[in-house]
Amino acid sequence: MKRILILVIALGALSLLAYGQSSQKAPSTKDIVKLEKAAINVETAVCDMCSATIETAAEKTEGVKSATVDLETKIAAVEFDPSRTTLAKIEQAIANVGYNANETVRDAEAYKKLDACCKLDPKKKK
Ligand SMILES: [Cu+2]
Repeated sequence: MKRILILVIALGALSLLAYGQSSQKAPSTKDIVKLEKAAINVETAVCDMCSATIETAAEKTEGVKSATVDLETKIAAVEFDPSRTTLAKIEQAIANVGYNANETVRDAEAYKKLDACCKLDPKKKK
């Protein structure tokens, strides 16, 4: 009885091991373009217009597949092809249209040109 139990446990461990290996197999042709996901802090975004401006700027950057701003969390979720662009380039594209992106500081001239509603910077109120 004890031997059967040991056998069952051994088999279970083996199948777990096999499962672990199969889930790590080489990428298929579908995954040739491996997109990377990143969350960019866009703390100075305040309204839907800000979101649209940021999303457009990010998506216009070569290699960026999508960009979605969440105003609640002030996070821009971006999906990009790391072989064609970098997170720094996307941050710069956002900064160029007037918004801070992570540690990249917004372009002052672009910020001045933003609509009044987009300048309700929560950091400035305090
Ligand atoms: Cu705005």
